[in-house]
Amino acid sequence: MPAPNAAAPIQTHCPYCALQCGMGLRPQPGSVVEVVERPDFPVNRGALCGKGRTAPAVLSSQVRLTGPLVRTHATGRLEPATWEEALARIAEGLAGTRHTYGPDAVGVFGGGGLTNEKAYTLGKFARLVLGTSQIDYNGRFCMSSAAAAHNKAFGLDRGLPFPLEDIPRTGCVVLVGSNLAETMPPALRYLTELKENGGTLIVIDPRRTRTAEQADLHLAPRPGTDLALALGMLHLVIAEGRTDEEFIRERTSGWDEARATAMAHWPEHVERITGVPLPQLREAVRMFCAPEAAMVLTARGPEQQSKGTDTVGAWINLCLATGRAGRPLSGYGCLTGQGNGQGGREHGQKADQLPGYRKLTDPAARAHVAEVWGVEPDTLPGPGRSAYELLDALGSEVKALLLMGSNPVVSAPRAAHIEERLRSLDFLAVADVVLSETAALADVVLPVTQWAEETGTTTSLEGRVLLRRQAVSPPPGVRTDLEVLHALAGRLGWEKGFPTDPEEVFEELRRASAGGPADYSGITYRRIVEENGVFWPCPERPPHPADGGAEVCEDASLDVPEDDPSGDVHAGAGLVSQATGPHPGTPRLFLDRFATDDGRARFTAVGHRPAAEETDAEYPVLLTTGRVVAQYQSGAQTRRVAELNAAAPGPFVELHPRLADRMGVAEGDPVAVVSRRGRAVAPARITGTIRPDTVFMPFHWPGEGRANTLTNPALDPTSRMPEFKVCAVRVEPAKAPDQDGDPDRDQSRNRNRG
Ligand SMILES: Nc1nc2c(c(=O)[nH]1)N[C@H]1C(S)=C(S)[C@@H](COP(=O)(O)OP(=O)(O)OC[C@H]3O[C@@H](n4cnc5c(=O)[nH]c(N)nc54)[C@H](O)[C@@H]3O)O[C@H]1N2
Ligand SMILES: Nc1nc2c(c(=O)[nH]1)N[C@H]1C(S)=C(S)[C@@H](COP(=O)(O)OP(=O)(O)OC[C@H]3O[C@@H](n4cnc5c(=O)[nH]c(N)nc54)[C@H](O)[C@@H]3O)O[C@H]1N2
Ligand code: SF4
Ligand SMILES: [Mo]
Repeated sequence: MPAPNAAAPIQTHCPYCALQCGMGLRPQPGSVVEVVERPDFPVNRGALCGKGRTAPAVLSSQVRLTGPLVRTHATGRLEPATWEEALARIAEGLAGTRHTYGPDAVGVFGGGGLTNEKAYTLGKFARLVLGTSQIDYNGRFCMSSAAAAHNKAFGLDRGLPFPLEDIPRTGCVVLVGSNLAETMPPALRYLTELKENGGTLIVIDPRRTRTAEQADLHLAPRPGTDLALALGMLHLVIAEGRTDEEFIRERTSGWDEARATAMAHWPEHVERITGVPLPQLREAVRMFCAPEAAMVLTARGPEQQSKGTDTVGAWINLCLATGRAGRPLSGYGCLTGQGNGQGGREHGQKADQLPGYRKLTDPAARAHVAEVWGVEPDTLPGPGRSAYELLDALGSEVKALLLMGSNPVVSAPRAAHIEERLRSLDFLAVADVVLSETAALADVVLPVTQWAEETGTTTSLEGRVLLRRQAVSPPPGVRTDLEVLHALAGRLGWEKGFPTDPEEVFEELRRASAGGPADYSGITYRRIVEENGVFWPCPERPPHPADGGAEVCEDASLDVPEDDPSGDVHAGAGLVSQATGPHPGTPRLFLDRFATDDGRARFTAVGHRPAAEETDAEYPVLLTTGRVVAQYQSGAQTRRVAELNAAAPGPFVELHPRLADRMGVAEGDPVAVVSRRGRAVAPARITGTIRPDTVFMPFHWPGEGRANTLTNPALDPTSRMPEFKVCAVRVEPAKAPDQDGDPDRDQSRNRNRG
């Protein structure tokens, strides 16, 4: 007999990373939901990692915010308040600052985890209601270097120009600085299938990660030297006559300069810079060039560097020189990170951008968006500061901040300084689902709904627009981000223009994006559901032969029979005629032409340069940072889930046995890592899988083990991405906690760490 709750689950997606795994949610009594598999969604076919599986734990009122908090003058502490009081205080804080210091003294900080509707509304709120140019978001810390390189080379930035389902069918994948096995576990299947099909996998990572263990070839360069590595490979490609001259001639520009810079990077020199032995470099070139098709995929390893844009450019050069771009089963792609890392960078919460991935400095773009918003183009402010520069300006030029969807106290580089900047603000308002370390500093904290309690779209790392659907009612004291922005806009004189219904916002976003690079105008909630997601660009008009480059995805929901001369697309249950029906969406980009003015991909002439900070006698070791499978980002959400904490209870310093020996440190001993920014302490995790000249720390925790106390905010000149992946440190044994004279306390702390 079926259980009473055996109703069909609500089909939705995970709240966390950019893979946006499909999952079913089955409501249970008491606003709780059970996660069930959703095998029909092609990307993960039912598989979930532990974070996705346990996501409902954060819905519990035990760990989340259930009512607004306002810092009282009397106690100086955050105390429960009504929504009326909280909203009035924010309106007063933002309007007062604007009145005294001007609109650019008010800042807004968003997040790549926000749905498209929220990101769009936040950008509109900043530019119209606050009139400020000072808005940016945490995606600047994530994929901005790859985005900049994409735009330069291809004239368009979509993380992956092809669906994941293409990966198993190519000949070789070079995975640069991605630890997919821990950061997107269900996606590992694509690499396993690649190998089963006879393809090869090269992983480039200073650590032999779980992902690197799957590789046919693992190169372990010194952190911060990927640019030299890519140039060395291109040098060998040229020297060994492996370039694709026809492709270079027909479909690219700028080769002569790029060729010359690569030729200046001798492989022997590259070996010295990177520490990767020359025979391995040669083997990598052979593996990459042998098959007919190949791909390069980068993630945060090579991107989170002060030369991330050039580094990605160098990998793109390698693809272009060998004809491995803009062709079936070949190309360069970036694995976007956050749940809406892709959509979050398209609809206007970025400092230089308007919806549809339009440029804020482009008069035509301003005119188009201003018309949708019903304002004069002149009223739209210009570009503002990038994320780190905005945070760094808090308390000086920027006096008040509204923050939604980020926890910079843990995740920003040089975090102690940023924490101090946040404290120096005249006014800070934070909307969050939990009392994050950043929310704890706020003057007003607003409790907002979470993924299972609201509806909205996200755009996955494939560029596939997806619908997350509400499955349960939120607790009574909690509102959606859209309701928050609507209420604040109303109080600041904008009764209209900030709807609370996500579909109404999406309909406006469609119009605002129409004709822009990221064109969503042909996408509707209904199509997303019927077609298991729609790939942008998807203009609202019948497709035309000139749409070349758009090829239809071959998953179950978007199936084009190869011999079907009508070109009909089987979309979901219905049959949509390509000749007359809606645009099918664009799973594969650039097959006929690149999105540049002349249709050619552009080489960039880049040369190696060292990291912003190199080792010296005082700071002789390199620190790199990243993730572990069981925690997500600043940990604000996942540190509140018992099962995940049991699996990953606290920070650690990963170091090589030789370095540990030299320091006289044993497994689990507290180790101090000291950089020019500060000092962090965490237990040693000794392993031969890391380079002896490098230590690694995950960045998910606040407090004394906070990795970002150490990191270097040196910015990439183009993308303004900070150098999270390399800085110089000194490592030394720290005083053991039990020498503090309070063994009980320390033991209980150790127990908490599992
Ligand atoms: N479990 C978990 N999954 C996540 C997230 C999370 O926080 N936790 N966050 C999501 C988000 S927003 C993102 S951006 C993605 C990130 O996904 P990834 O990029 O896969 O994650 P990271 O661990 O930051 O970095 C990947 C690898 O880069 C290596 N690396 C360090 N320095 C260098 C270098 O100089 N060169 C090269 N080639 N490699 C280097 C590190 O050793 C690490 O193994 O993950 C998403 N998924
Ligand atoms: N050292 C080091 N630092 C890094 C990185 C690294 O590799 N090394 N990686 C960087 C990268 S790639 C990223 S993406 C950043 C991420 O770092 P953060 O920007 O801090 O990201 P999260 O921890 O996901 O923070 C999201 C916050 O918003 C809340 N939240 C979640 N959903 C919503 C919502 O819908 N509305 C609202 N209002 N709030 C919500 C969460 O509870 C959480 O407090 O960290 C960067 N920092
Ligand atoms: S891989 Fe990413 S999207 Fe999939 S379940 Fe895990 S966190 Fe969620
Ligand atoms: Mo990210």
